[in-house]
Amino acid sequence: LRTQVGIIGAGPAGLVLANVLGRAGIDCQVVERHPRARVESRARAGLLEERTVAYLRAHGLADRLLAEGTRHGWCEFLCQGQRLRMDYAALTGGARHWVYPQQWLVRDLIAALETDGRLPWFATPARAVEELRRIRCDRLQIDCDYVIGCDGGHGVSRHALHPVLRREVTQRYPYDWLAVLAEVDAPAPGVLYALHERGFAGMMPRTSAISRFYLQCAAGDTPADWPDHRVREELRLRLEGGPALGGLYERRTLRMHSRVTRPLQHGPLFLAGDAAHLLTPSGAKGMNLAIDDAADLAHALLHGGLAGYGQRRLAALRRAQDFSERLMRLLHRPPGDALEELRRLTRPGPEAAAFAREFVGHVNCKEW
Ligand code: RFL
Repeated sequence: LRTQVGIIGAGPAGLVLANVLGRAGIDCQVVERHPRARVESRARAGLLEERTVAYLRAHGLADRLLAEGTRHGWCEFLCQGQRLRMDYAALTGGARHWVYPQQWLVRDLIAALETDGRLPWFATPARAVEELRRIRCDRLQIDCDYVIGCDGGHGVSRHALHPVLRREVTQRYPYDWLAVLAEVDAPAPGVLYALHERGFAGMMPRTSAISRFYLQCAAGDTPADWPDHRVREELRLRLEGGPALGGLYERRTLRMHSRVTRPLQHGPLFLAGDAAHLLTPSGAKGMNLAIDDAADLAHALLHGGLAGYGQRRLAALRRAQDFSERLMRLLHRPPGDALEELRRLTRPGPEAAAFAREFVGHVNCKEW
């Protein structure tokens, strides 16, 4: 098979890119390791920044998101019995997050490709990228003008960068997070970050009936270390009560690390999304950055500027990474030490406004 743009991976990055390029008349082929049903049911992120949604909307990819998503403009820190609210919508002149589960967006993006008759090749893992422009799968080989590696944190594309060239900067935190979805009787009204002597706990909105919960745990813990009763008890203690919880789902431990691979481009091969950079989920940046990367690449492929892709994305990445790391450090400090900083961040003023802008992605980035 021959194509102009071969995309590895049908996550947010690959699917946005395939939709935008396809609609602009560029021939794309997407290969995806997993079957469609699996990809459409993987619950991961859920917070979209406003400019991400504006981009999707401008390309006709946000109809359901706009109809069914909800908007959130504040988050709360719970620390030593005090609830400190950061009203980031007020601090930024109205910028809010859209809450829409990642798997719903993925489903919408696949449906849009299906409507256009350009479904990805599902259950077709790429085994290697050869000579930077050929995607080799078991029963398929695709020769491409460009190969875009959107294959997430465990894909093959970054290994196609020559080892002499490839630089990976990784950071491992001394703890992990247990992530779980839980049925709730009322939707989470906003993001809640709880700092507690027993460790951090977080609650993030997802749907009207389900919220995402995080618990700091020991590095290397596995879900088996966290049976139902332990999860419920720790959430109750660290969230100082917290919401009434129904069933728990999708329990997994997330290794708290970050990784940036460079270069992001080499000849006709480009990396985008988690394939290029993994961040911790603390700042809810991963899905937004992935779509931003795709937007930049689509623009450059259509209008020029490919040579500057890596530099542009690394600048955006550095910003998201700085924010995520600052937040990670703050969330894992002993509550007594963190209280003063939390007060400053939640008291209207320049420091709170700067933090709010970074959180909600209301920054002076290029508008696509
Ligand atoms: P994705 O979404 O990982 O998509 C990559 C796709 O590539 C496929 N793939 C291959 N296909 C063909 N051949 C191969 N050899 C392949 N290898 C892999 C995979 O099956 C997959 O379909 O990357 P993308 O598009 O860059 O999007 C990035 C986001 O998914 C990611 O940043 C976020 O979901 C990260 N993340 C979270 N971010 C948040 O902001 N808040 C969260 O609460 C949050 N929770 C999460 C997360 C990531 C998780 N994973 C990946 C461990 C929870 C989890 C469990």
